[in-house]
Order: sequence, then C-alpha cells, then structure tokens
Amino acid sequence: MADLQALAEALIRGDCKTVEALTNQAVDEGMNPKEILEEGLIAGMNIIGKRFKANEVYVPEVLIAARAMKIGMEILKPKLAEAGVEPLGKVVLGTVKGDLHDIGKNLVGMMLTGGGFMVIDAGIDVSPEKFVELAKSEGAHLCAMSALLTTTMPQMAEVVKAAKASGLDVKTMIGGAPVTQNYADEIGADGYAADAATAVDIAKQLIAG
Ligand code: B1M
Repeated sequence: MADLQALAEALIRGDCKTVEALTNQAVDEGMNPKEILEEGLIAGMNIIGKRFKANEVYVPEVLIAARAMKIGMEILKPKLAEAGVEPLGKVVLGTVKGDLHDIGKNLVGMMLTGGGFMVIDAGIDVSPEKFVELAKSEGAHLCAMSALLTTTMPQMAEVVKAAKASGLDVKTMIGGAPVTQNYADEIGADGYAADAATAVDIAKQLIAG
C-alpha cells in the first residue's frame, strides 16, 4: 500500500523521482486521487509553507518542492478529471495580475476538474481584461481568481468590476492565503473559498444559484 506520509516527506525534500514513483504507486493501487492529493501532496506543501514562514527553509527549497508537487499533480490530473462525467459548468481560472503564485491555483483547478467542471486555466499574472475576454469567448459561468499577495488582492476587485461591467452572466469566486470572506463581501465577489476542496462546493452553489 502506497505511503502518503512518505509521499509528503519526499515532496518536502523535493525528491521528484520518489514523488513520481509513490504517486504512480498510489494511483495504480486504486487509491482515491483526492486522498493522494490532500494527504500526500497538499500535506507536504503545507509543511513547506510553514517552514518558509518560520525562515527554516528558503526560496530554493520551496521552488524544488513546488517542482516535485507539479510532477505529482500531472499524474493525478487525469485521475481527478475522470471523476467528472458531464461538466457542471465552465470556469475561467487564473492568478491575478502581478501575482506569480500558481500552486494553490493549480490545486483549485484540479479539484474543480475532478469535481466535474471544465476549467480554462488562464495561468498566472492574468489581467482583468483577460479574465473577461476568456469568460466571453469560452461562455464561462464563473471567473475564479487566486491571489497570494496582499499587494495583488486589489486586482480581484478590478476583475469583479470588469465582469459586472461586461454584462456577461458570469459569477466571481476568490481565494488564496490572504483572502477572506470579509474581503469577498467588501469587493462584491459572489463567492469565497478557503481551500481547494471548498472551492468545488462554492462553485457548485454559485452555478446552481
Ligand atoms: Co511567495 N509569498 N513570494 N513564493 N510564497 C508567500 C505568499 C508569503 C506569504 C511568504 C511569506 O512571506 N511568509 C509572501 C506574501 C506576503 C504577503 O503578501 N502578505 C510571499 C512573498 C512576499 C513572495 C515574493 C514577493 C518574495 C520576493 O520575491 N521577495 C515573491 C512574489 C512573486 C510574485 O508573485 N510576483 C514570491 C515568490 C514565491 C516563489 C516563486 C518562490 C514561490 C511560488 C511558486 C509557485 O507558485 N509556482 C512562492 C511560494 C511557494 C510561497 C509560499 C511559501 C507557499 C505558497 C503555496 O504554494 N502554498 C507562501 C507562504 C505561505 O503561504 N505560507 C508565499 C501552498 C498552496 C497549496 O497554498 O496557494 O494558499 P495556497 O492555496 C490554497 C488556498 O489558499 C486555496 O486553496 C489552496 C489549497 O487548498 N486557494 C484558493 C488558493 N487560491 C484559491 C482560489 C479559490 C479558492 C481557494 O477560488 C478561486
């Protein structure tokens, strides 16, 4: 049986080969991909985040762990997607302008895909104009924004404004470490989620509503 604790530890070490092998092993053994994601990959990255904050590790270690996480995520992506038979709705997902953090955004994207949504990943450093342009061209139901910096959070307000001004029937959802429900209320976003799993529930509520 694949050891998810060992997977988290390999991710923390930035040991790409072991992350790849253990993720593949867990998948081959039929382990739930959501469990592999949450108890292996996310668990490891959360520890890296705490250590970075405490100055116990620095940017290079974080980047190496992030690279290992991406390898595990690539393996899990199709498995998570397999769970969704019919798309529940279309989501334009991106990290807002000026912000290059994409690990949380990618997790949200995978969880949404696994939850049955079609995700159009706009990437990082996405301008309000780009969010709206994609929502229009793709016929999206939801603009989902991630921000990890207090300095880039105001870009979320700009996307909310642009989405409303566009006249499109598109909802907005925000998230990321510094983002709160209060902030969502303040800028008029339709939804807020504290983590990737909750993002799926909120997206379902917004699209159903
Ligand atoms: Co950055 N960084 N970083 N960083 N970095 C933080 C965010 C920081 C808190 C670290 C710190 O000082 N303690 C700090 C921000 C301070 C602030 O604004 N208050 C910070 C800083 C300052 C910076 C730089 C400015 C550093 C510098 O250059 N001086 C710089 C900025 C670059 C830029 O964006 N313009 C920078 C750079 C980097 C790296 C490139 C080295 C790397 C990013 C690599 C990558 O993403 N590809 C990095 C990382 C990894 C971090 C930390 C350590 C970890 C972030 C992460 O991936 N967490 C972070 C410290 C921390 O958070 N403790 C830090 C794991 C991830 C799974 O969590 O993204 O929060 P998170 O996502 C969660 C939820 O928030 C939620 O779901 C996810 C999973 O459940 N969620 C959503 C996220 N988006 C959502 C959207 C939703 C719903 C939920 O709906 C749409």
